Amino acid sequence: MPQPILVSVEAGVQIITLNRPERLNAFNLEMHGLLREALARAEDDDAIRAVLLTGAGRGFCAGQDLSERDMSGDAAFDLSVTIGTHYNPLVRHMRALPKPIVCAVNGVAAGAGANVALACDLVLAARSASFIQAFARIGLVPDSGGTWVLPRLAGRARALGLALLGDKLGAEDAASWGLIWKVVDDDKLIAEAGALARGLAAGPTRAYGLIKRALDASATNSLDAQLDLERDLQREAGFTADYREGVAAFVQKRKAQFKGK
Ligand code: LHQ
Repeated sequence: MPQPILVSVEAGVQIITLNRPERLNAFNLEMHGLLREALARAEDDDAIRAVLLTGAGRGFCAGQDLSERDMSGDAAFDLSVTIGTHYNPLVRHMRALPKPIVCAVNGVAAGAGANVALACDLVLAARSASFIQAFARIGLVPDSGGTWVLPRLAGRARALGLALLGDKLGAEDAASWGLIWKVVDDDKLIAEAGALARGLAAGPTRAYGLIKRALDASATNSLDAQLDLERDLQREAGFTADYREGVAAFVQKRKAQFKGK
């Protein structure tokens, strides 16, 4: 059986490819386990300074594998177990990872697949890709952070439209609604996302981690609290070797050689 997730490291970038193309890369238990291991390695390994997440085949990810559970009988399932054990830790880990995650959405991203994509830090989508909050279509509620991220990125009206109707949102609209960073021609997606991730992997990794923390905290902080947080994070950034190198390179009019330290 092919591995449901492919992981490799190139030029400081950990490339994670969801690899169940015949199921549009829907999540099963094995994928969750492997994804968890990959992210733990991304966090611990200093040689990894950025992550690139994408999907094999024509889809990015169709969310939870709906064929994994036998629902032919009357048995009721407590879905909070799956959410609490797999999806919530995954999204929490992605957001807290002190390294940038680039997502190359190569095709349809549905259900939890859409919201895992939106949990990444820089989301690029192929022009033919789409995002579907498919949950209500099967009688469920958006999960994997969808109800948090959608109103913040797109506003309540659009978030509710997406969540209640479960309609397909094309990549161009996703970009113009502010859900993602940019749209790229299909045949250029992987090259462009890879170049972006490699650029980030050669950047000031510690500062990137602090920037993620600051922006996530801003969602609930007052301006006062956020100003204090910026002060504290800037203090931390100011002690890094990369800050010294950044200033030295500026003064010497050369390209900075950041080491991620
Ligand atoms: C699939 C799936 C899939 C299995 C396509 N599973 N096979 C959390 C916790 C616990 C429980 C439940 O959920 C959650 C979170 C969630 O993610 S809920 C939302 C789950 N996802 C969906 O409801 C999306 C289901 N998929 C679709 O609506 C369509 O496949 C989309 C719109 C994504 C793509 O449509 P098409 O391009 O027309 O492709 P297709 O439907 O023909 O799919 C291709 C194959 O992939 C097909 O298999 P087959 O053997 O017929 O070729 C599908 O059955 C399979 N597939 N999604 N989630």
